[in-house]
Amino acid sequence: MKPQVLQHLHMPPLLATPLHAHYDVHPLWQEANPQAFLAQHGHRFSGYVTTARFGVDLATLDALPQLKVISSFGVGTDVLPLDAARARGIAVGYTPEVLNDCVADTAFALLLDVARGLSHADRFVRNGQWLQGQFPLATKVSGKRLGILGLGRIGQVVARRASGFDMDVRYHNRRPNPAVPYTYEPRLEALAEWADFLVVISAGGPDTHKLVSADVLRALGPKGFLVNVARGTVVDEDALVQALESGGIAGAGLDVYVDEPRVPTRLLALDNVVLLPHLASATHETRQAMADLVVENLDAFYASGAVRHSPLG
Ligand code: NAP
Ligand code: 8YV
Repeated sequence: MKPQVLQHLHMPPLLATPLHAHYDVHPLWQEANPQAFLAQHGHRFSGYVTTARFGVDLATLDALPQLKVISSFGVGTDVLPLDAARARGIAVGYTPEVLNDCVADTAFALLLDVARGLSHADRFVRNGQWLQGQFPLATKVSGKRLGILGLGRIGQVVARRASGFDMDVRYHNRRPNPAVPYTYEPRLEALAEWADFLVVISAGGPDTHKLVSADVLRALGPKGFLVNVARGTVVDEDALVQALESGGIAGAGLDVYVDEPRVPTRLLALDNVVLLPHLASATHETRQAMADLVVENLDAFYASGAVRHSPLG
């Protein structure tokens, strides 16, 4: 008999197809009343599949007394109940490394776009404004200073991309990484003050909540650009909107927001911000690799009692 696995929300065929081949999958997201379903059938399921955006809440965990493993599509752990899983002996799988390239590429795409005004220029051409005059001058990227908040797996790939643009790289983590050749900055504000571009790619969650504060944005200054591909919660979003409107910073490239998919409406009116719908890992190749890992984590757990990649260490 195949193990019974609960599926939190709609999954693309590249994940749904192999899951259904290996497991008896029940789509919780199709239940009209998920709470009532869980109360009646929750005891049947030993596995749970979710994503790094939606996670799983404690009430759901409580309704799954036989749960043994959670497999998450993505690397972020901010919405996963890691402490409760550890306490209850539930294994947790996630998908690190395979998305590093695409997330770093997206960070660089946002950086180039906002500095050179590419999305703005595209609107300028489409709206017929070129017929009335020249597009304004923009900001050079090559040779500039790049600050990285979160020099982890993805942050290090962002730093490597920057070497192709002859950029000087410094970073801020809680701790310096002795294995990297970049200068460590123990104060985020000092990093922002030094940087022309500040890329945010740290973990999300309570430890990094609003780490990029109004003071950090002030330090980045009217010529500085912010790129956020981490989590919306890492940036004080109200302060960011204010800084973009007032010229407190030059511009921003954003893939993530506090209340996705709702984007602050004041941002929609601004040309100095590029807005993406949380797509940094969304390529055929990377999403396939992530889907493969979600299934591999489950397969490994059901074969040996341990997932292949766990954020629990
Ligand atoms: P990682 O290897 O764990 O790197 C996280 C980095 O954040 C580390 O360098 C860590 O350094 C730093 N950090 C954590 N807490 C911090 C704090 N309080 N202050 C300063 N720095 C802190 O993770 P990753 O694989 O690179 O992924 C990073 C994040 O990117 C994920 O957690 C996820 O939220 C986000 N992400 C977004 C997308 C997207 O679609 N936009 C896709 C993938 C990932 P220390 O531990 O030394 O502090
Ligand atoms: C995805 C992500 O958007 O891995 C993460 O932490 O945020 C992204 O890769 C997500 O996992 C898919 O919904």
